[in-house]
Amino acid sequence: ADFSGMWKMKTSENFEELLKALGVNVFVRKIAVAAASRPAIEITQQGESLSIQTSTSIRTTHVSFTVGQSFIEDTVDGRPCTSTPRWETNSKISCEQTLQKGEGPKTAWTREVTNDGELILTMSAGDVVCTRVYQRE
Ligand code: R12
Repeated sequence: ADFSGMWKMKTSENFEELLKALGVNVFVRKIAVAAASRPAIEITQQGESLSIQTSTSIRTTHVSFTVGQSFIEDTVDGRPCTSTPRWETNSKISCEQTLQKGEGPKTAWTREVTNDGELILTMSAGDVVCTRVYQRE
């Protein structure tokens, strides 16, 4: 599947609940939720290798990885973790995260390009799943 492009968010569900499950305090949470409501996502892809830049007014993250190879990133609340991305289908990447130190709920994300050309991101913490849908700009 082709994940590359500039993406803008169409819908988001449960983002604040996700941060709450991660123990983010209400003050930071409200600021993060507001900032994350207008993200700019830029993805470049070459074969199995993806580069994803996620920009908001308060934080920009950049990850590069090859599906099938573990890499280091930060959880959405900013804690370093080891991530292991794999193909769940040929259009969906599923990635489990393991915190480098400390304790917390089990986290993971998936990214999928649908037949109608949307990008669906899920982020989970324990039982809480946040779903965000993007369209190409
Ligand atoms: C915390 C600090 C910050 C944030 C949190 C805890 C903010 C996180 C943001 C995440 C955005 C994610 C997006 C994901 C996507 C935009 C703004 C939560 C700055 O302690 O759509 O792919 C310091």
